[in-house]
Amino acid sequence: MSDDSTGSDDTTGSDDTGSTGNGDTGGDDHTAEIGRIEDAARVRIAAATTLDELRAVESAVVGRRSPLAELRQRLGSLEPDERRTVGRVLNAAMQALAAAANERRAVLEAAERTEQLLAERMDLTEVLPGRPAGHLHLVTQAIQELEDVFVGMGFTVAEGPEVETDWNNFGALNFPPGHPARDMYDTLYVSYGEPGSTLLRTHTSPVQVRVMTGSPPPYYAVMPGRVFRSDTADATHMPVFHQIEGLVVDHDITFADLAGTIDAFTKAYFGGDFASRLRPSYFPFTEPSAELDIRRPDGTWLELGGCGMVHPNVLRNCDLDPDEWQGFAFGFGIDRLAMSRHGVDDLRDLFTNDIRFLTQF
Ligand code: 2NL
Repeated sequence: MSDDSTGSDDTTGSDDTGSTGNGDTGGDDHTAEIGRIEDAARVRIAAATTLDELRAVESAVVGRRSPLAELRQRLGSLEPDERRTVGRVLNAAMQALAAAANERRAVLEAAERTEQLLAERMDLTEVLPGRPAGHLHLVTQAIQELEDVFVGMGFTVAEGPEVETDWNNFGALNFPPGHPARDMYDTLYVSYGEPGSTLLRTHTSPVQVRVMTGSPPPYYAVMPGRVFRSDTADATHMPVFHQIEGLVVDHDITFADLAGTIDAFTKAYFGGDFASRLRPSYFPFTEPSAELDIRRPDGTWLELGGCGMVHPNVLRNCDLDPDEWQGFAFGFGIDRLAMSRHGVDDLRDLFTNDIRFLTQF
């Protein structure tokens, strides 16, 4: 409390008014006193270095038991004129001090926040000792490497939705309704529209249908992506896996262009000591069709996928005239490719996301 100072000043003030009867003189005294108190308070506010300190100072200089508040309580004993004058000065001083405290608080809050941010800062780009840096998943790496090779050969990359129509996934690709070839695909249907009309794409071929119906030929495009089949997971099957398909449609495209493209890809992606071979096969959307294998340097063969000349019905379904345009298509599994490349023997390891597995690649 400030009884010592205000008490004596108050006494002086009372004496002044009492002795002279002149309210102005007492008002001047009080005004000067308020000025002194305000100046001292400003110094204390400016000297506060923490928010806690500022809170204490604020309570001491403008709080209910502050010298100015106590002075206000004694206003009642002054002459009405003097009371008005001193009251105005007093209120102005209180307001000015409250404003000064608010300004100081803003400065201290900003400083404390900066300090906190600096203290809690984490450099997420830093590789901590003993911890691995993050990297792309094995399958993503394979997709990007495949895209690089095909882009280098003049292909573009096309993408499409994972939820497809029955027409884009089967109908346009020369699978008539009820055709037994549909049974080769354990299709997952989506409850949307007519039953059986909407599905999770079983291959990336619907993207090729979208390419062929989206703009006029020629097309030189590859379509990587996620595909779905109702399969129980084991070492060689997953209900979700990845494919890349390629499509070429132009004038005068022959089976020799297909074989040459596959062999050029094999050597560019795997290396000059790998070779490719085509074996007769069947797909509804190609005629003739072939299985596609690659020979590793140790002489062993890896079944990669399939390919063939685009079936005339598929071209017609996409409003292309088979007498004017010919093409070939191919498709293979990306997961199997990544597994063979890195010596992974269980497909499930690619999708379990066990950090001990993933950090090896
Ligand atoms: C495989 C075999 C293949 C195609 C995919 C295709 C697409 C259209 C027209 C003609 Cl729109 N063909 N794609 C052709 C032959 C084989 O994939 O084993 N994939 C994993």
